[in-house]
Amino acid sequence: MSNKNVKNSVYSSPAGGWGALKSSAKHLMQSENSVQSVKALLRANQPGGFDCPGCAWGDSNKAGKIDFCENGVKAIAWEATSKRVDANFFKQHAITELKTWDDHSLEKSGRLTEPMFYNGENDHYQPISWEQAFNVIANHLKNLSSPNEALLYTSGRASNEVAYLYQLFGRVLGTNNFPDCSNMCHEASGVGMTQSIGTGKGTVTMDDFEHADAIFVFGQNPGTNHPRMLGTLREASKRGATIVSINNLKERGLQKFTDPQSPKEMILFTGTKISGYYFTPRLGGDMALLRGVAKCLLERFEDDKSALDMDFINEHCDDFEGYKHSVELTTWDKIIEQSSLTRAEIEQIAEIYINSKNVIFTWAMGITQHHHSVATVRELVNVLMLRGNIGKKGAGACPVRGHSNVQGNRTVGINEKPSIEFLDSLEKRYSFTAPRNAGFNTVESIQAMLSEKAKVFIALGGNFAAATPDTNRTYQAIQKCDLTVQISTKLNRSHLMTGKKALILPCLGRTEIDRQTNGEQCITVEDSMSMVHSSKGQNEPASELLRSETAIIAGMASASVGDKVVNWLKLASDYALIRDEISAVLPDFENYNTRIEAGRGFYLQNAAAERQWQTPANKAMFSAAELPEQLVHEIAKDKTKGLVFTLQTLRSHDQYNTSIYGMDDRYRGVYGERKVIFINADDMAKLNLIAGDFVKITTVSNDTVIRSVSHFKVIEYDIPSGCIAAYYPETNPLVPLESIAEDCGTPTSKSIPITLEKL
Ligand SMILES: Nc1nc2c(c(=O)[nH]1)N[C@H]1C(S)=C(S)[C@@H](COP(=O)(O)OP(=O)(O)OC[C@H]3O[C@@H](n4cnc5c(=O)[nH]c(N)nc54)[C@H](O)[C@@H]3O)O[C@H]1N2
Ligand SMILES: Nc1nc2c(c(=O)[nH]1)N[C@H]1C(S)=C(S)[C@@H](COP(=O)(O)OP(=O)(O)OC[C@H]3O[C@@H](n4cnc5c(=O)[nH]c(N)nc54)[C@H](O)[C@@H]3O)O[C@H]1N2
Ligand SMILES: [Mo]
Repeated sequence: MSNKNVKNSVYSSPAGGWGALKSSAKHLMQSENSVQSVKALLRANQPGGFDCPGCAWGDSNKAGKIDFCENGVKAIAWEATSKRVDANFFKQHAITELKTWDDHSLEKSGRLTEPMFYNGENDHYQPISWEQAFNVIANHLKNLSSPNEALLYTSGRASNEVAYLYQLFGRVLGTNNFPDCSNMCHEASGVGMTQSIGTGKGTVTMDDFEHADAIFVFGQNPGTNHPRMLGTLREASKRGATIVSINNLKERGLQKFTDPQSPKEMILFTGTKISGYYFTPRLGGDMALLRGVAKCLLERFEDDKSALDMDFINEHCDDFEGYKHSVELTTWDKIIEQSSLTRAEIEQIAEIYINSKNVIFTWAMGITQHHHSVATVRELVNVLMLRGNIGKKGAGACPVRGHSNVQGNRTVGINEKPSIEFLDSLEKRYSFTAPRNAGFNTVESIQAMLSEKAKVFIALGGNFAAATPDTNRTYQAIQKCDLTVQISTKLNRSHLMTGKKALILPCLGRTEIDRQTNGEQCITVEDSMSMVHSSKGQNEPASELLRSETAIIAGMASASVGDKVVNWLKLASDYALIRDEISAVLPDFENYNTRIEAGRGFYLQNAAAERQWQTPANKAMFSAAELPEQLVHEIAKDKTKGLVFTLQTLRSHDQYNTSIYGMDDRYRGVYGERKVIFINADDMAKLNLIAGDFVKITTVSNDTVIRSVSHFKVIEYDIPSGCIAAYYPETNPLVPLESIAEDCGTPTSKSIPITLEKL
């Protein structure tokens, strides 16, 4: 077999820079609609323009700064393509044929242009009118024996307006079944932070990054996934702040970065060093690392009372003694074993932490997709609290969200476990009885489909079939449904893994002009720093038959539950009316319509940032959880299972979740392929592997299901021994459905026990 591209020639230039510019230009040209794309780009993240659908990083508040990045360019070019997936496309390509295409080829086919129906009888999607499509949905929903047989999935790109309407539709129908992408994403951050400090959202604003003395980046790859954050880190680094990266892999973007918008750096071929310090713990080892830091702080405190902020702890916190006891009980042996860092390295991290007055911790999927994610998030907050780093300028907790409006979706009610106050508030506004029982999250939804407790699946965006774990079982689950409905912009796996009948409802994208009976509409979104701002598309829609997501949900709701409780179509004629509804139900959104008129939007108050703790004890709660009994690598010591590794599944530079833009991963030196595994040289030697060999990967589990993927090419990489990395979604068949984080149900996509077999 070919040995092409195996010598992983690590990218030696700084991240960003000319490489990013070259890649952006390539993607713009390939969009085959470069004029539309460029026009759109100049309006990205600008007042009066649209919010970049790329990520949820906050917008720059510096006037006149162009605010987009290489991956924003890709997202925009991907949406602005001139290719079309129309009725003729579906006539030419049968569903069984399309199933054999890879994810890249499916989405690359272009924009969906008209509603399509698969009637379960022949192998092709056929055109259907919007009204007929809504009637198909209404008939299925009316025939359910309980509204809880319906599942309403949301992907986090949906606007506040459509998300609000969608949750209202579900609740008027009578269910809280709102699985969403955040169940697979930052759920642990929301759950852990709410338990600790009474709010599930980050406590920092963009301004805090300008005042932090140190920023610790845990389990996150901003060079690829939040490139605009690198600009913020670069500024901080230049100003003298210490940046510490804690990542299982040596990520290029976290080492050095050239801002494509800094002419001087571009011309001189220089870059700013981003991380002053870089530590590579074992997968899932962050809680142990943080526990070690806490141990150092407590020990130092014996001689140096400034090591802890006792004023903050005494005034604001609860159960410091319990936590202290738990830290004392944790042995250095266990800490070193689980983190795989040396004691000297952990002491160094503690030293940097103690010597920095104001500190921000940011984190993403490297923290949230493990068994003990909630406990780890709480440990991050514990360590922040020890030095009063919450609720002061330049300091705080910053879970960096993924999808551009995933945070806003939750704020306006996309939640399978809504608060009592929210439901009370809905009941007060509308004359109906809201369902009170908890609904299904993403994993529970798949289980409900498998056991035929759920029969109709509707997805507001996303790619459920590809993004979820245990691919084979998920496919089986979806196929058991009577009806699956996908509201989408582009063709993906979820359109092909259908229920007995299926609908594709094509919608406008974020970059497109949204015209309703009351004129052109804007939508609103909330970023990771709780800034709510408006977004207005600039491009002509990809097809005349497209409808906005809001209009689609309104049409579906009106046909299914009627207009007695809510006048859906009227709300969809003018989104300002929806914002008035949100204002009436959620007090934080008072004067919503007026406040979004301010250029960069408005800030949703965050009680914890004001040191008000909305926990039952009205205190910030230390968590005294013990370290997990065993991590995957410790299970691996059971020799009967052979050589067991821990696999993390992550993103390449050329993808947006399941949307595969291209086959390269420039910063990791991979070109033209995605079926690869990154593995340490010692581990390769143990398995007799050389770079370029192909392997089969099999999950180690206690059930009888066999989970394997094959023909993955070996790439030698700087990664701790025992840890392996490979791309998602190709590796989703390996993640067992039952393998979820404690207390929050997130699939453990970053700690899968696997074995490797040389082919
Ligand atoms: N271009 C682009 N942008 C995106 C996305 C995209 O796919 N493409 N996706 C969006 C979404 S929905 C999300 S949630 C975010 C995701 O943003 P990230 O969280 O950055 O995404 P991943 O690629 O999953 O990267 C996880 C990072 O954590 C590290 N890591 C894994 N496990 C551990 C661990 O146990 N400990 C430590 N310390 N590090 C670990 C990995 O090496 C990797 O660098 O990005 C958003 N933005
Ligand atoms: N193994 C593994 N699995 C994971 C992860 C992992 O790290 N490892 N990450 C998880 C995470 S963090 C997340 S957030 C989920 C992502 O899960 P999802 O949000 O469900 O998936 P996406 O890939 O973001 O969805 C892409 C599709 O969205 C549609 N789309 C794009 N723009 C729009 C729009 O404006 N409107 C509408 N209606 N549709 C649009 C397009 O049809 C496109 O095909 O995956 C999770 N799954
Ligand atoms: Mo995400």
